[in-house]
Amino acid sequence: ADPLANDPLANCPITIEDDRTGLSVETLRRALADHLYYIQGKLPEHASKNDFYLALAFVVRDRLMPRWLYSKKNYLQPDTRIVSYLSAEFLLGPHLENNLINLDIQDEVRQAVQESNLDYQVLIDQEEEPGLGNGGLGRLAACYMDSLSSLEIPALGYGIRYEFGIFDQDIRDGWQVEMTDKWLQFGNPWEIARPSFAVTVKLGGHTEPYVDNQGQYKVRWVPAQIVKGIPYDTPITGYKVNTVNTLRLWKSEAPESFDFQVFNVGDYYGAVDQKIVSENISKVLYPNDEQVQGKELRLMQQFFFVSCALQDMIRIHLTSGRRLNTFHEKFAVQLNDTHPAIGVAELMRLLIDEHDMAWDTAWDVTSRSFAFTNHTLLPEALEKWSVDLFGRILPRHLEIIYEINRRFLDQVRVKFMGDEGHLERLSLIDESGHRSVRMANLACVGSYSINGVAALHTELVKSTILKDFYELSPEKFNNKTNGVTPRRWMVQANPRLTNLISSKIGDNWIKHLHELKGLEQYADDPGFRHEWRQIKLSIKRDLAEHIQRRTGITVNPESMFDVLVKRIHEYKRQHLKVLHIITLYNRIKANPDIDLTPRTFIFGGKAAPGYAMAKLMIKFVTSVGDVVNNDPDVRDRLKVVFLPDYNVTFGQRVYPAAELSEQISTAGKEASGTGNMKFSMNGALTIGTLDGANIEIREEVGAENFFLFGLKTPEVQELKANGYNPWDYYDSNETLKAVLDLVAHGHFSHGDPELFRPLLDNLLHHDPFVVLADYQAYIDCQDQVDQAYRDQDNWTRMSILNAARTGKFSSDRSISEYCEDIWKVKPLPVTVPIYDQAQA
Ligand code: T68
Repeated sequence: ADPLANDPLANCPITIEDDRTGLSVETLRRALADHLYYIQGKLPEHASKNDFYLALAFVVRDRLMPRWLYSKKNYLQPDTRIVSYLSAEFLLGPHLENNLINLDIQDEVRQAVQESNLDYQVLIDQEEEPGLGNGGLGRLAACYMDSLSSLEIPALGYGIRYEFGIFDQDIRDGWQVEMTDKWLQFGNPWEIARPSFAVTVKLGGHTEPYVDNQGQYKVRWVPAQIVKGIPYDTPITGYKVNTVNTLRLWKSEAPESFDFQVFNVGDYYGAVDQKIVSENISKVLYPNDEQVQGKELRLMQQFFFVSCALQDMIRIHLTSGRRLNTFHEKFAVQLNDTHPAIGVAELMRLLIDEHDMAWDTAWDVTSRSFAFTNHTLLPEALEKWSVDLFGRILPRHLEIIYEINRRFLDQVRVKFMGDEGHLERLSLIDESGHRSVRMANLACVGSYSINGVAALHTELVKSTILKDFYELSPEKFNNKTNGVTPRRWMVQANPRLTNLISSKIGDNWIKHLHELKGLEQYADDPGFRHEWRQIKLSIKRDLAEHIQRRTGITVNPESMFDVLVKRIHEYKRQHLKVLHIITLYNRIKANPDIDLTPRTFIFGGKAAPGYAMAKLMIKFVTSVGDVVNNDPDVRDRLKVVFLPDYNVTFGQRVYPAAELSEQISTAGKEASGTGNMKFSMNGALTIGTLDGANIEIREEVGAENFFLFGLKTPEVQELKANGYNPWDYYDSNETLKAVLDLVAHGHFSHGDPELFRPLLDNLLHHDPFVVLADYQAYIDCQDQVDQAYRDQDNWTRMSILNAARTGKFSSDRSISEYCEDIWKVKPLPVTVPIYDQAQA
């Protein structure tokens, strides 16, 4: 029985002025001391910064606990519909300050900390961020969890509790060096293990038919191995509401009784090997974005967390007193890309093999439960598993997938009579060459909704990678343009701008971002512009100081802060930005007295450890930086900074300080982008291509407040179809030629012509992302940016208008659309008895 079925607080009332819930400064101060003493077991004079941080985190956790418990209780009400967000990644970022903001206790806590003679910022900075994601996809999941709670939607996030998240990046001699992310080493106060809800997950082995005691023909999966999944819960607070949803992350362990006693009698070392395999499943996040490796352990990870999640949902459903044939009424299960797509086959298996449901009923339930979000158009990111490997790990699922496919293709045959091409492309099995399972096809067949993440992206999904599915079931397809949470990306990251905005239009905008529109009326107000500019400058000064500390590079806070932060990838074209920098450098060398707008170029981002070209692109940035930053002719008018270890925490520093946001991907390649939204909200102007959500940002902020350049998607397609030859651009453009020749001659590599040869060869002979074709347009557009920056008054005006018009890009808007169009779920406010009594 679930203990939450009974009111845990019924017979032990907690009062507001209790040490665990009270909010007076005095109570908070006492609670901090109490936690340090009794939980950390430290006297103040022996406590480390981390001890104080942990004590404070527990003080805050106590204060969200009643809301969390009653939110959980809500899940179990028979008619509560729950959003279940399945994602291999949740890139949360630090919790402490976010929770202070959401609980609206920042001022009280700040004061209590001060009165305890501690430094608030030092404690906040102590938190090690949980980097359980690669980039946009993982961060989107985190923003969506925030909005689900803030909108009071009952929701569960399910994922993996990686022991090591995305690697820490160091830069040595200009190259990326990866280090293990030991985020758990000093303890994680935000998680609670729930071993009583552990589940078991099977792997490997074979299947066999049998007849059950009702005389039914069934299939039994005899696994080679069993692992245990232990859930760890993290509270996800909503902004100024009682809802605190749960992020449930699974850790894999060896079930000792199984390995040691039943299967491996006498084989002690064999059993230890199995234990290691089991524990390895949740050991480390795969650091590849937009690229698949096809590793066995990755498939195990995907299956592991999805199986744990579905078993957990089934338990919740049955506990809430309902039958399994209504599972789809209880849960709306969102697949965050294809990483959890195995869930379609696993839910079928659980219903049929373990809960005796008939195939047709099980398929009806399954295909009404799942909805699928696609995040990429890059062919190398489409997940496929060789049938051999798949069958070795998941023999029963392979059979189920074959059967889903057989029935599906029968329907396809009726629709596209005699058209073998359609059948081949729609099949869940790729039969060309080495046979493989296509996870996107499985996700499409098993889902009632398929969405892209920006308007252009959804159109391209329909017309390219999922074209056949679109023709088959157009009604399943819809767009949900991404969004980001204004709580973290404005209130938390940019308190100064937040206060200025709220002083003019009140603070409703934090929940209703469209209300930022109210700022438009101040865009021409000289006083307001002045304040706006002063805030930007003060934030730039702070960042300059940070840059100095981290890299030793001195930058001028009065120069334009031109920022490119995101994962390093050829399609994102960080090298195009470097070509611009070298172009400016050449202008200075040709004419040292040239009048040019001083700029600080700030780069940040991690490269996948196995992606040699991306790593070389980092070296390219740092090497060009070394030369430009130290050339006396430059006279500090240009500075190039690569900030190591770009992560959520650093993002919170850099977005507010940016003046120019670089969104320069090849048109048609960036599904949406979300950094672009964070910049714009914080008043940066964008220079960008017509790609992903840039298009929608430009529509919202106005073409006159956006620097557009470059080929459009159909132009890129056409160029490539007609045999793109990058060499022609090199040959016919003197400036471009000078830039590339300088690199080729080793000017940025101490005379070594070999260092950047792979990069140059690629650009000159292949250039898959049409860098050279967009070069001149980019340079011309940057020259316009330079001119615009000289008119600070007008620049500030454009900056204000950008922020004022980004209402659409709140993740609250995205999540409301998911709720309405896909999940069919409504807010369910949470009542917390002790707070209600207090209000009464
Ligand atoms: C990103 N995708 C898109 N993938 O690139 C970006 N991939 O345009 C979009 O805004 C964002 O998703 C949110 O929709 C990713 O971040 C990955 O990180 C990834 C990770 C593993 C495997 C494949």
